[in-house]
Amino acid sequence: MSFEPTRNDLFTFGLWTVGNPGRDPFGHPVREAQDPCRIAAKLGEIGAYGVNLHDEDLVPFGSSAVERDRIVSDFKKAMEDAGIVCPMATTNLFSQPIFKDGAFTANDPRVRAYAIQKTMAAMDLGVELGAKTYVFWGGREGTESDACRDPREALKRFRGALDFLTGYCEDQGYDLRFALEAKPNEPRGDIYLSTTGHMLHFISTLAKPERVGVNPEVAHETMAGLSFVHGVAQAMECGKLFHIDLNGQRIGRYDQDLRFGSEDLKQAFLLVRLLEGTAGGARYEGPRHFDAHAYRTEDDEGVWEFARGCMRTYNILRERAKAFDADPDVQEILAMNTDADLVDFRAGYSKDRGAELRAMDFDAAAIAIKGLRYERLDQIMTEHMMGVR
Ligand code: DIG
Ligand code: MN
Ligand code: MN
Repeated sequence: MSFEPTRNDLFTFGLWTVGNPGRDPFGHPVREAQDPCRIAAKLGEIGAYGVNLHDEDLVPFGSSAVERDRIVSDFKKAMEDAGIVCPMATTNLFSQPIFKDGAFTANDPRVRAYAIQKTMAAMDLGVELGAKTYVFWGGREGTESDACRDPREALKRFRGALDFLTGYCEDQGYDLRFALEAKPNEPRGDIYLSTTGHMLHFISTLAKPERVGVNPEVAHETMAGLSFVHGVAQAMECGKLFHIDLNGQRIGRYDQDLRFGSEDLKQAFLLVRLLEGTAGGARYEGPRHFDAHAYRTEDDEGVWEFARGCMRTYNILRERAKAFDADPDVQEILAMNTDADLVDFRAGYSKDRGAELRAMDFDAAAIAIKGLRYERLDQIMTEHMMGVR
């Protein structure tokens, strides 16, 4: 069986991921900066479907309009030659010093206005490149000292920016869906809207919630000590999984953005099982974006080994998940634990259903002694993951 990626796998990488020069808070870059057109060509070579970008990943900050147009024209040709597309774009609202106190939520109204203006221009760029999803990661939207502003005011500012920008997209006729990406901290001491769950509620308070979903990232939910699979499942269940950032992460660490599957392989397996719908649920149909980068130890060849590894691991786990859910022993155990409700609670309360339920007798002790065989189930899953079933 081949695990080689094809365009149909919808694997994407950001310019900032495979283009990461290996800088970290304690060290200088270890790799040369890469030309975006070369990245596009290499991604096409290794079987990726697309390339994502922040505005400044492609068009250096402060470029003139003429330079911007030339860069964009060259990049569009590079994508075309490589046979790849640009499914997602986003704005860098976190690198420039002006955003040191946030962008949309900053206390200085000039900063807030500038951030929205910069995002409008970045949206124009994304649409010109064919993007259909626009990600908002509020890396600087947070605090070190919460004496600086009422968090409720920060939420109002963030909401105002998003509502203004959905209005801009509608006015421009842009076919863009917004995907909000949560992170609990780093680079700020605390970042507002810290998990996907926070984002899902926040979306319900927006003027155009139907245009807005989430972009959960493995590392970010893991940093918060949460189950990434549960967060993604909740987003899928309410139709809000508009994009996803895949990578590897160990709990209790800074945002490592490691190769997909390189740390918690069991959670990676369960995530791929969920996304691919091998257990029978709805499948995620969007891009599989690896928001990750190679170890700082790697040279250029190591970077592309990293990228191949992300895609190959995903494809191997997809085949393992298919085999697991096709395993008769698994199906037998799941079948004994998936009976329908005794009363149709999902139809809501009615006097009849209430009376029906109140008339039931339950032998709690007899029910409690039932063995569920989850040890056997999990062992079988582990053996599928280890490739011995
Ligand atoms: C970090 O996890 C963020 C930024 O890299 C970017 O804004 C977003 C896009 O996936 N992820
Ligand atoms: Mn991250
Ligand atoms: Mn991300």
